[in-house]
Amino acid sequence: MADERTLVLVKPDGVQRSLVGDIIGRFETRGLHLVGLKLLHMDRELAGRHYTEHREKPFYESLVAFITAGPVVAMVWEGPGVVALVRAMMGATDPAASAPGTIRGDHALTIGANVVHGSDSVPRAAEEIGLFFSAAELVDWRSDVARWLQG
Ligand code: IDP
Ligand code: MG
Repeated sequence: MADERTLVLVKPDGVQRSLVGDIIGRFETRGLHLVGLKLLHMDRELAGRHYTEHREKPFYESLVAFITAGPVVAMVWEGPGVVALVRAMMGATDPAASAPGTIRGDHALTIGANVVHGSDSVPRAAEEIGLFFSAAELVDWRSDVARWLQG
């Protein structure tokens, strides 16, 4: 499967509940490749661009208020089929329906505070990555572990 990139956010509830390490750890141990990482406090303008598809929804105002309520951790992960893989690891949007073992299924109870965001398609991932990261902030690197261990 071709390598893809996706944007993941640990939402303000995840940061404030000290779930950042757990969430990053799941992607690391799954074998995904980290290419971008930052802590930032989203303003209303960025929230509007990020959630543009939801502008007309009844929950839009509460969604923007929530995502701007405190800092988020933004990450770019790379790997084969990573867009769908991250969505599967996140669990269903409504934590009431999220399977145990998923991030939301293990850590969330309400749809408004569901801990994590992941892009929902490859083209949308490219757009979302561009909202949060400049090209220079995406780091091109490969593991040297095998060389260090095996000489
Ligand atoms: P996703 O985060 O799983 O991609 P989306 O449908 O894109 O789900 O919705 C974006 C976010 O908006 C959700 O993660 C959730 O926090 C919030 N949201 C979605 N539907 C509702 C709703 O019916 N009521 C309140 N909040 C919602
Ligand atoms: Mg979505």
